[in-house]
Amino acid sequence: MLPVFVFRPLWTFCLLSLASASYCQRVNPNDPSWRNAQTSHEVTKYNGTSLLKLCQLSDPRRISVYLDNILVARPVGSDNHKRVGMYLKRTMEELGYYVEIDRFSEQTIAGSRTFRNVIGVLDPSAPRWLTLACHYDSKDMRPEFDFMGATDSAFPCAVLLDVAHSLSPYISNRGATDVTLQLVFFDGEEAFRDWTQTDSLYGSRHLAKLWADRLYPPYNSYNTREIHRIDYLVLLDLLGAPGASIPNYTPTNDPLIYNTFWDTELRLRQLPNCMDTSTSTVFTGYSLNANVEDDHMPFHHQGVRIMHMIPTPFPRVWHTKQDDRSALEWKCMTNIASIVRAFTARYLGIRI
Ligand code: 1BN
Ligand code: ZN
Repeated sequence: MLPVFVFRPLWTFCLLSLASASYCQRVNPNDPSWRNAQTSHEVTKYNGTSLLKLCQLSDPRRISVYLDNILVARPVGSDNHKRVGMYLKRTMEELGYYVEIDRFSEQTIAGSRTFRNVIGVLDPSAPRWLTLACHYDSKDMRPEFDFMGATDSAFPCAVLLDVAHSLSPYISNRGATDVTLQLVFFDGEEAFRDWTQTDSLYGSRHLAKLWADRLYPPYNSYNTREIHRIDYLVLLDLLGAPGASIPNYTPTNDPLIYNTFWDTELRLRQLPNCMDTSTSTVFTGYSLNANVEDDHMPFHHQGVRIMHMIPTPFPRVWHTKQDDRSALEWKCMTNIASIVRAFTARYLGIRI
């Protein structure tokens, strides 16, 4: 199996004065202080003008095109599944992302299956990642593949591509040069039969272990690993249907990051012509002392800080064949895309 990431020590170019000024300001990843910056990182507090510009990057047609390409029944092992994986790879490459496929085969309750996590990163020489994630497989509910999984998780995947597309012209002009945007499309989230520890989360369990096992930078003596590069893992799931409310899942969520999402939504709602405010807020601000098992858990168990964006209650169409395009509502979709885009820009200190 190919390694997921090849370390490209671009910072070494600085010594030879070949790289741009922003790269030259970058921390040397062989100096372990890059990890200290993860806990002291401050998100940007934009004024209304910048937030409005971020909001105006919304384009419903763009999300619709992404959705058209993802919203097919795509259970693991199907032709559609492979096609959607390749589409995610191609789309990120066209946006200038370095894309790697973490491909592996595993014996499952339904027989041997091949899985492919699709991982894209912009500016791979940056030591730290803000990781946005979703799963792209759809649950195999047979009669002959009629489960589309619009909220679960075609729309969340479309949001990730939309954020990547809308921010790609601005990311090179960011304050936080040591942290970059990473998109992870997990495979095999769904159980083939009933959800158990072994029949579920195939892709995320594999990737968390791979990154926990691999030193970053290679041969370093501080024992820092690829998985430590993640500042936060933001996992989107079951989104796009009307009335979603996302509490703060206190056993797994990081309170700081939840509050930043909540604050971002409240600020966007105060702007003219930005959010559709006929619906109540997505982030409720309520704490819920419970977890939902999902792709973030293998990373949480490795100590990664988490933001789980999944509504409680689940959409009423959850795991029914009504979870198709008709389950999605435009105003909720654009609101969510605007919040995730503005949050990402704030975190990366994008100048706009
Ligand atoms: C989310 C979407 N999940 C499955 N499809 C995770 C889940 C696990 C939901 C256990 C409920 C119970
Ligand atoms: Zn599901």
